[in-house]
Amino acid sequence: MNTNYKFPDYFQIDELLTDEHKIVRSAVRAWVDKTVLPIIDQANQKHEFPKHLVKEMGELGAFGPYIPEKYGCPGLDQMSYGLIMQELERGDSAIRSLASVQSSLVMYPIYKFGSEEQRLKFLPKLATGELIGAFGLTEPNYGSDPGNMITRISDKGDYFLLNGAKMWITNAPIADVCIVWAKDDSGIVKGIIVEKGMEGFSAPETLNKWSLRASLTGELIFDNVKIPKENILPNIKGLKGPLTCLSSARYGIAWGVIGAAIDCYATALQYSKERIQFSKPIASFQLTQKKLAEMLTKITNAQLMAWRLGSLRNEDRVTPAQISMTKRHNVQIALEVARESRQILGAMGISGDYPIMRHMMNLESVITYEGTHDIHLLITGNDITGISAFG
Ligand code: TGC
Ligand code: FAD
Repeated sequence: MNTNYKFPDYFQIDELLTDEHKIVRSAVRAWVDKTVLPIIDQANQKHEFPKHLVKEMGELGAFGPYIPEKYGCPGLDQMSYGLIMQELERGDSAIRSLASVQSSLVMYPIYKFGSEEQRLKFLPKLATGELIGAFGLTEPNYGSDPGNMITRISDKGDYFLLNGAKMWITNAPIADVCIVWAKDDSGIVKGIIVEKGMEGFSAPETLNKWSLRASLTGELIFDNVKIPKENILPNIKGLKGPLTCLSSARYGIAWGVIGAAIDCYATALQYSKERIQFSKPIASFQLTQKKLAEMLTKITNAQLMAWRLGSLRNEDRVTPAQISMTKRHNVQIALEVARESRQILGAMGISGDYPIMRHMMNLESVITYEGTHDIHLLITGNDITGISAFG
């Protein structure tokens, strides 16, 4: 299957990309067309994670794309990372989620905060997809407010003991390596590498989701799990650790959701030119044109914000607040585009024969995870007033 539409680029943002960016984007675009689009509707309908895609994504360079080649990764820049996320989420948010978690929430903390031994042990296998990762921050009673987490790690001399639970964790049921955030005996947040098979560690699946149905979600339960001392990330302490990882993942989402929005908009544009009512294509009605024009304006805004964020990130000048603003804006516009596109398709808009309803349902998770819509608004509010409205 090939995507049979022209990708919107109203402000010629392609001219701002390098040849390498376009080559990376084309490769992922072609892979999504060939491998994801033919199976994703059924995976979603059946609530099944398409595990066979993992190794292929490794071969594609979708895991840790910006981590150096020394660790078996592609060593690309941040713009390429963003473009990869955009193309994957055009396929489905679940596929982008898998890559976001693996890259920014598992490989990135090992690369940035880990020892050289930890990097060499885990990064090459995570890059190929031989190992799958998960990131445990959210707890049953602490979602937006992770600073109050109750999961604890206690020093027992030769080892640590980990107790507590994490909830709503992407990839949990199949994860080989989990980056878990817990407080130590002094109440300081530490990052821990928890490995599948450790005694006292279980990861049951969370079922009955109406969103991200092609992604696996689960809990991480720790009942006196013995953690070897070499499994602590040595170079980070405090909430800044998980939040730094979240900045990287939120950046990827800011790009990713543009892919979902493009898929919805382009599908609706094409449909509106073909669907005849009152003896005319519905695209000829002013109300349809208003919807399409507003959708393209929103996508263009999102593209410009993501591109600028990418260049600031490449120069290491981006602020977490800029990322929050872009994640919030771009997810919001993607949801609006999905809802308007669904209307343009009428009854067909709810059919699995088109991707729109699937994207719309997925985006209801994306607007909540990695910081809710309102939390990102308050981060912007804090940044511009200097006054925190949390708590
Ligand atoms: P606060 O006092 O503001 O900050 C604590 C320390 O962290 C620093 N910091 C950041 N550093 C890097 N990047 C960021 N984005 C940062 N935000 C804050 C801050 O400078 C401070 O450093 P230091 O050195 O002074 O200690 O902390 P707070 O407790 O007031 O919390 C603030 C708040 C609400 C913004 C934060 O906790 C938050 O972002 N809450 C939302 C939680 C969240 O996003 N959870 C996501 C869980 S993971 C997930 O959803 C994965 S989905 C995966 C998928 O499938 O794609
Ligand atoms: P709550 O924090 O309880 O918030 C509920 C509502 O209250 C929200 O509207 C929120 O905006 C609002 N609210 C909270 N505090 C304030 C305030 N101070 N002011 C105003 N409004 C406020 N987490 C992980 O750690 N790892 C993962 O891999 C992961 N994957 C996920 C996958 C899926 C499919 C989903 C749905 C979630 C995932 N999460 C993951 C969890 C996600 O990060 C949390 O759901 C999110 O941070 C919000 O937490 P909560 O659901 O507990 O909502």
